[in-house]
Amino acid sequence: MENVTTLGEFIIEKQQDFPGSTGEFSRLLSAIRLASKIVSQQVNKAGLLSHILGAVGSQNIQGEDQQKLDVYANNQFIKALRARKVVAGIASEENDDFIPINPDGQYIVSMDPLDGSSNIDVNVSIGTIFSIYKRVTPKGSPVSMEDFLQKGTEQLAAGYVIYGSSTMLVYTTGKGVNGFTYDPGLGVFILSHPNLKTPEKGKIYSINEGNYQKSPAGVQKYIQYAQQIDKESNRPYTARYIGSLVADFHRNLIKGGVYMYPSTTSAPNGKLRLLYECNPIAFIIEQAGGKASDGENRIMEIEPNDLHQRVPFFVGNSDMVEKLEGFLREEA
Ligand code: P6P
Repeated sequence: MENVTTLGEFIIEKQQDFPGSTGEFSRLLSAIRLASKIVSQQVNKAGLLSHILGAVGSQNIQGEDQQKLDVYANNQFIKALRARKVVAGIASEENDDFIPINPDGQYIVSMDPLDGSSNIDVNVSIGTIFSIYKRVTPKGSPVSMEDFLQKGTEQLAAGYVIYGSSTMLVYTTGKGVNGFTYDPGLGVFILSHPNLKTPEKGKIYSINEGNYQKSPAGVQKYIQYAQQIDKESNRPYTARYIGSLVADFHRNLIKGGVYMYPSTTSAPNGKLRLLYECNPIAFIIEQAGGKASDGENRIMEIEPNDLHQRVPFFVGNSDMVEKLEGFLREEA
């Protein structure tokens, strides 16, 4: 296979960018790589498992208890990260409190192990989202909340795995965004989208329009703007909304667009979580040339105050996000 770079080779190559590095960070990324492969295999059998081999709560063909896939994914990522001994603690969408792992570890991971899992039964793409920080408390001490409540600007790395028509792992360490497509036959992720940049102009807007009446006036104004006929500015835009953040974001990253989950009258702080959904996605879009805001502030500048804190989330092409921020300011 000429000119093929596997994720493993890429991780080692990039480690050389950090002279004197101990390889611990590379081992952390490799743990995520391993867990992604394991989860991908199970997700791709999901339909089979739930409809033929026993749904949740029953025994599967191996006689094992059939776990909900998001619990299964959570366990696989925790197991893989724990085995590498480089992680001090993990915060997960599946766990109310953070999980202390190894006091001698120097990294912490915040993750949504299987976002959009309600879409599994209808075969819609879902994803894992992760964010990696250096701990701020001394190595050797037990990990504490302040290690997790760091601003998004402190992220060392962030990424997502999308389990779709193919499984892809897309991540950044602050030196651009790279996408790897999984070849299940070979069991390797192959570099398929080097140095990913989101297109300058986008014409896709993604929002649950069922929330239109419950959304802020500035968001309503943006939706009307997107639907106006104006050839010069390439409008009307195209509405695309899958209801699975990783799938909606990944499509917009590649094709150009804006994803919106605003505050609504029923969800005053929005729905998406700052630590393990918005910050990692924000890191990626900024590295790919776009923008992520809560409608007013840069997502990665928000000072977290809770592991599961929700924020309004607008992410995508800079000019589309800025247009939306303008409407929100006008209508505030
Ligand atoms: P709604 C999935 O539950 C999720 O967290 C994201 O993946 C997705 O973008 C959003 O919620 C969908 O929410 O309210 O439109 O169904």
